[in-house]
Amino acid sequence: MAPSYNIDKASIMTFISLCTSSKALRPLRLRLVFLLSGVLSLIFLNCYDHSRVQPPQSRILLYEHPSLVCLASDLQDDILVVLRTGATELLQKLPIHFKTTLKCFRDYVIYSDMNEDLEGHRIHDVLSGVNKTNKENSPEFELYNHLHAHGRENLDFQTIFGSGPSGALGNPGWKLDKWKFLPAVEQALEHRPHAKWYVFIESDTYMIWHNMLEWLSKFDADKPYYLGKHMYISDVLFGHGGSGFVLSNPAMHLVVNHWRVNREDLDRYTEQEWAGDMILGKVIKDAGIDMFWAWPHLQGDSLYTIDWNISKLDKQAWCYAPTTFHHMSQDEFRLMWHLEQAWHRHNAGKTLRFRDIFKTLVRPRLQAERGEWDNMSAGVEYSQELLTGLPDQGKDALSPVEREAAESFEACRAVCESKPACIQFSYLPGKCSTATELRLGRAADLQCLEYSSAAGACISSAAPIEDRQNLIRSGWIMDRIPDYVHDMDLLCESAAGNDWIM
Ligand SMILES: *[C@@H]1O[C@H](CO)[C@@H](O)[C@H](O)[C@H]1NC(C)=O
Ligand SMILES: *[C@@H]1O[C@H](CO)[C@@H](O)[C@H](O)[C@H]1NC(C)=O
Ligand SMILES: CC(=O)N[C@H]1CO[C@H](CO)[C@@H](O)[C@@H]1O
Repeated sequence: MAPSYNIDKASIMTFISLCTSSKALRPLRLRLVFLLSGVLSLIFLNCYDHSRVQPPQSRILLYEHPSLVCLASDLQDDILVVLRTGATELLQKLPIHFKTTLKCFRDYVIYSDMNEDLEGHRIHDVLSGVNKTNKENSPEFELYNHLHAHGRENLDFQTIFGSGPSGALGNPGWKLDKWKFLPAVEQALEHRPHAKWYVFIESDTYMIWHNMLEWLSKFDADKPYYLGKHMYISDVLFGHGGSGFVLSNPAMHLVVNHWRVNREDLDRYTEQEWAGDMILGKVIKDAGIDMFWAWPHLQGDSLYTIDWNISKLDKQAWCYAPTTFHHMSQDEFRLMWHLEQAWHRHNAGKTLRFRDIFKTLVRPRLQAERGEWDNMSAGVEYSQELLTGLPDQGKDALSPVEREAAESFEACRAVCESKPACIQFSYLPGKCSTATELRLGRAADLQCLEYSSAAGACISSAAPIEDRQNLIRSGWIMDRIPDYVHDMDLLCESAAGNDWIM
């Protein structure tokens, strides 16, 4: 017998108390309307289809609005989400958060380099307490001082993004970002001293709230925890900032104490280093906490760029549930958000795993030919240029399909089809790229300048596209997709493949 909703008085009361304790700044009357329609949708769902709605009993679906589904959990009010951003990027990057994921987070705080309000959300200058000497002497604070004297005025594109393709690394916003990590930990703890968990994300991190709730509920929050996506700079292991990382309350205390005692040394260390997530990781380690290896729950790739057959640390992402994605563009935010909402409407309470995302969101978008699309095929490349450079011997060793691969989109597909492991390809006149990894890729007229969220942005190329024929086209070998999915699913047949890493 499938469990179903019990619309008794108790659960309606729980439901009402969940809604009324919401921190959302909405007029009371509106909230009541949402509340009423929420109760109605619950009753409606309950009466309508028992077999489809099968949440685990501990969960209640929270309908704040008929068009919004947020999954509730015992833990939801014990988490503070800390969103770190910067004044040079937030106008562009924050609004999508307000329209999507932030609607479900119960408590969050936004840290930046300047106090301001945006669309009714308070944004805090997390750097206000930094030592004056550093603010005056460290070159990174030029931007900060400019912002505080003149706001965003007179910051031109060059100032914001730096120049050249690797401009982001020279980006003043990104350089300043390293100073924010330790103060963010201290201020988050002051802001919410008794939260059980503090989840740190960036402006291009997409957090899957219900998966985060489910995952964190598996840990003992009374112990010091630092959950991170592993990364090394020289020999320092740390949790990568853009993938998001999580600290438990005891861990926050240990870090803040360590920071307060060693502040001058740590300021000097921050001056010398360049990555704030690494600086924090070192401090956490020195405070006595080892990082918990949280890949693939914490994810460094985005929806468009992830190789769906990615495995690390002997784990196959496909079988697990993501709690974050990184480098998420606004389009990807929208896609994921709509997927999450639809998923909960139809599979209430069911964990959304990588393979579910692939099947519901990626697979329907794969086509034999997709124009103006770069599928990031980065395997074997065939181009007229390479061919011309080959000695005769090399040319003779190629099959006719290989020799002709760069001549047309169809010839490029043919060479991919001739290799049993090839699953996708992309074509530009004169150049054919093939790949054995399956990626969704992104629209070809997007030009991305990014390294870390605080640095960059994905901007549409400003130049008009004169010749659409010259834009990259992509294709997938459609009749190989079913086998791909089948083989991937086989990997998850062991129980371990469906677990949470804890
Ligand atoms: C600020 O940094 C300077 C140089 O490291 C140090 O001498 C000074 O004591 C610091 N000020 C405070 C308030 O910590
Ligand atoms: C996934 O990758 C592994 C190697 O990393 C490969 O052996 C396997 O065939 C791939 N699976 C699919 C379905 O492509
Ligand atoms: C034909 C072509 O340009 N293919 C591209 C596919 O995507 C990868 C990664 O983005 C590029 O390196 C290839 O050049």
